[in-house]
Amino acid sequence: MKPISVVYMLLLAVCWACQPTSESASHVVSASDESLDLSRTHAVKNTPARMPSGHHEPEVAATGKPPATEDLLTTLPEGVAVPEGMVFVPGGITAVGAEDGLAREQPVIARQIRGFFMDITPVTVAQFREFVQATGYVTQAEKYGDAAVFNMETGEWYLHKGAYWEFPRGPENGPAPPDHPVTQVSYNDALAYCKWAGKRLPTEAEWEHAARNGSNSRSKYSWGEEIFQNGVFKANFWQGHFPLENTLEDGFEFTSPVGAFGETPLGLKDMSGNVWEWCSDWYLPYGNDPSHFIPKPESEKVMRGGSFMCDPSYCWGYRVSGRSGTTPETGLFHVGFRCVKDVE
Ligand SMILES: [Ca+2]
Repeated sequence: MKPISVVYMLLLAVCWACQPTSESASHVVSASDESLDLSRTHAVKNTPARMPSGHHEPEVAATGKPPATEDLLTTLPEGVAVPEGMVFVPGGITAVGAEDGLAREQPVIARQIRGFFMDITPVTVAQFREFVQATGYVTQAEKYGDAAVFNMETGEWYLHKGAYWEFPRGPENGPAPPDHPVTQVSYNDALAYCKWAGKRLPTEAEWEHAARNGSNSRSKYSWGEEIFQNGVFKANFWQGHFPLENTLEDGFEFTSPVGAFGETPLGLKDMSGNVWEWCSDWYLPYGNDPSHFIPKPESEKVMRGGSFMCDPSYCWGYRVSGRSGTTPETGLFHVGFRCVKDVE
């Protein structure tokens, strides 16, 4: 394969995280299937284990009887404290997806979600450093020796040698600020962090339920319909035309300090933009029963929330229903995570 073809295929593979919303979207999505032989999993010996795809919220049939609300923890039980840095997301029934959204956000299916705690912001570089120093953990990007970075000048993805969580765009571009979301962490790295912290990654339905304020709010964003309100940007995203023009009106070309944008009614921040966030589910079309899904090496994990790379003409991932996916060993410079915790 010619070098230019390799670059193009890699672009298609990892740019799934910023798919266009135009007619060309379906072309890009289907073309990305051809690029799966570039997936990281083909470079490692241990393919994903054949295991069930984990916890899933039950669907709520349209004609079914809703569950008893006390089972869903619609309020925080008396005497239970909210862990530091987290908020309580009340349980309830949320219609996941959007009737007017992209094909991958449909069909809309109601799910019942038990109340849980969620980190207010994505995990920061400083927090991840604490984990690494305590455990000696080595991320997958460090083991590979490179990680995916987007070249803003050429509009292409490439594997940047030496890029990892401390230097998301490589050592020559300086360290990641401690109060920014940690990036270049794979799904597996994120999982390891959450486990160390006594937490877990959110399911996709939990993430959307939280973004819909635990109340099935149907607005485009957690706070309403507009991302620019009263002269203020509510998220760190891409202004201009992706990928070659970024007017930086929100003040940030790459990541921004966590919590700087978009506080939601529940008190969560950065639920739109800044970095995509890993969820625990495999990235599957809605409407399929995931309980029997057997992951393949090219199977992807869900990411939510959009990033500083998204603009409305090409990617609208920072809407509450926006979703994307990447293989679980992949590190990207616009992907991070936050953890959740069960109410015991
Ligand atoms: Ca920005």
